Amino acid sequence: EPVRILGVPTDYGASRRGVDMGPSAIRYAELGAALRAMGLEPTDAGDLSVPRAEGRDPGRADAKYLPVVESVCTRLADRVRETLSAGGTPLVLGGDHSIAIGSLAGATHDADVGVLWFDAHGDFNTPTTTPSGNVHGMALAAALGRGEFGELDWARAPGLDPSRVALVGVRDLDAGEQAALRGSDVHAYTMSDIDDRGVTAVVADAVDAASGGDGVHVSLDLDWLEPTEAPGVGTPVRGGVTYREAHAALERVATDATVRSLELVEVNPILDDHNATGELAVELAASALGKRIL
Ligand code: DIR
Ligand code: MN
Ligand code: MN
Ligand code: MN
Repeated sequence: EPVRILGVPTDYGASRRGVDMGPSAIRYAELGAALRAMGLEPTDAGDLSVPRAEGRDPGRADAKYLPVVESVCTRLADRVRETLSAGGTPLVLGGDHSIAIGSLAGATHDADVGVLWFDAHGDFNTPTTTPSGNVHGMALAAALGRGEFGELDWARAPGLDPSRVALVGVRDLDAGEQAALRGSDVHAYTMSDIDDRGVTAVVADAVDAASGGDGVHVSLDLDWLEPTEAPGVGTPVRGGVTYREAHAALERVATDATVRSLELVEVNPILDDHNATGELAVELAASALGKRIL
């Protein structure tokens, strides 16, 4: 189960430029050394090639740059699938959250996979409900084949069961995605749930919901954290989890879940404070992959 690092330097799914530099920032924060210090032997498969964004036409307003997102996600899905079938653990570095469409298409190939989605947002819009047209706000809906994504074979993750998907720490939903989430079997735990019950109890429930198959895919949007902890993200939302809550959550994931694949998304070095968010991404990846203090 060696960890294989796959970089996806793309920002076509987001409104602000810069998350395409996320893979560099996370590597520069010594991801490889952090994993080796835990006794893992990570390999780095480099970055997918992504066309330059400057001067490109976004195309349709309700799903901007969708053909480029398709191209990136289709290639990422192949890499994730190959890594898993070789017995490896994919560690995908974004890039904006649209890449989760590719990660999930690859992770669910011939496998029964649950999902833990740590995010301030629901990423549950479709082209019909999106207020922005940004695909990163539709990634989870796309993988579940909701709305027109149901007809897009590259987007719909085969066999992904909404009742085995858990959103943790949501605090910013658009009206349309709120209605869609209420009407779906996806488990959504808000920041209020974390306030009331504590992060470890909430994560234990989320892990229970996602478990039972071949393991879980962990999708960590760094805007899940309080923006003072993670300033380098495109869409910060006040009221996120603290540094310590984030570690407690991912340590719990490591002990209670079978982590089959992991992705770290939305790190934006242009907006960051001396790579604090890149460094945080490295620390949280180590926790999710089983780092122990003693
Ligand atoms: C918003 C923002 N709900 C949208 N979504 C973000 O554009 O659909 N997701 N930032 O990470
Ligand atoms: Mn997201
Ligand atoms: Mn988000
Ligand atoms: Mn359930």
